[in-house]
Formats: sequence, C-alpha cells, structure tokens
Amino acid sequence: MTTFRLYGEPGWGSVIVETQLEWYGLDFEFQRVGNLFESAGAREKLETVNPLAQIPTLEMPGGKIMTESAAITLLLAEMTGDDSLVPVPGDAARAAFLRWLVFVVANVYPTYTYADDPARFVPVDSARKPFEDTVLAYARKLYKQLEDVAGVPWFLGERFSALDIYVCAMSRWRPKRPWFAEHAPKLHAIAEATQDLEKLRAVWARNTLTG
Ligand SMILES: N[C@@H](CCC(=O)N[C@@H](CS)C(=O)NCC(=O)O)C(=O)O
Repeated sequence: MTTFRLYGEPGWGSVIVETQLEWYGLDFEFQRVGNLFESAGAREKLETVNPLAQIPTLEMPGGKIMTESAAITLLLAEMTGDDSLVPVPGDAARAAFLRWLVFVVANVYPTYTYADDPARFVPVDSARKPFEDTVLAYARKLYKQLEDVAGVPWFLGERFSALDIYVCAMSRWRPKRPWFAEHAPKLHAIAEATQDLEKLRAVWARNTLTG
C-alpha cells in the first residue's frame, strides 16, 4: 500500500480523519466497513485490522495500522510538517489544544460508545433506556463545559484547528445541531463555519447525516 487506506462509514467517526487527509492533500482510499452495530460480519471483518472494531482505522502507507482519532490527528500533523490543524510545541495555543483534544476523545467520545448500543453494556433490558438517557445528559454537560471555554470564531479563538473538525463531526450525532444552536451557540457556529469551509465542503457533503 503506497497511500493511506481509511476504514470508515459516511458520517461516522472516520470523517474526523477523512477531513484531515483532504485538508493536507494526502492520497487515500476509503474502504467502507458497513454498519458495525447491525452487522456481526462487518465487526468481524474490521476486527482483523483493529481488534476494537472501531472507526476511524487508518492503514498507513507501508501497511502499519493506526487507530484512535487523536493519535492520528497528531501523527498526520507531524508527518506533513503542517501546523494548520495542530499547534506545534511552543505555540501559545498548544496547551489548550492538547487539553481539549484529549477531553473530547476521553470524555465526550465514550458517551457515543455507551449510548450507541446500550445493550452491549447493560444486560437488563428495562435499564437500557434510563442508561441511555443518563449518558446523553452527561454528554450535554460535557458539551456545556466545552461551550464555556470555546473561543470565537474557532474553538481556539482566531486559530482554526482539528478541534473545530471534531465539533463539526460530533455535533451531527447527538444531541444534534438544533440542541447546539440553543444551548451551545459558540460550538454551533464553529460547526456551521467548519462545514462551510471551501477546502472541506466536498468531504462533509459525502458524509451527510441528518441533524
Ligand atoms: N477513541 C476512538 C473512538 C472511535 C469510535 O468510537 N468510533 C465509533 C464510530 S463513530 C465506532 O467505531 N463505534 C463502534 C464501536 O464502538 O463498537 C477514536 O477517537 O478514534
């Protein structure tokens, strides 16, 4: 493999990496994995490259597998030597970038993991809906914390970064854009502006999700 191969599904977490590959102008092949929640076969197939069966999963030129969107975000910036999505060491925005990048993947992303298919984590059927509601309430709390620290026009203020891409992708999932418009207007504006960037418009368009 001489180019990247991104395992993903339109609109799912792979879009966080697909946007970055496009942004940097890197050649890649997109390999659809299928619905990981509805198809045991899709999970089994992906498990052969990523035992956690999650996307984004990225095969690097040369064949090594990378997972974890935050690690991929840092690595692509390093590989390209381009600091337009990731503030470099010494940049005044670096600490905030690292803090909130890890916050998003360590705290916010798991709320999707747990609520996407509560049956995986909650064996008692009647407890699943309350669990899902509790996880969603927790997600809203996390998003309000992000709203409190978000800058204008971008998460880090004047400077665009990969954090804006996360906000754009994730605000299409839950609790969805109308909630953000009402309760997290700065994050909502970041999401809309990121979706509208000339450089990324096509990639968002082929990753449509409602909301
Ligand atoms: N920590 C991972 C989370 C990735 C993730 O949860 N992706 C979702 C799709 S948006 C997924 O593959 N879910 C399937 C599963 O968790 O089984 C990352 O940041 O890349």
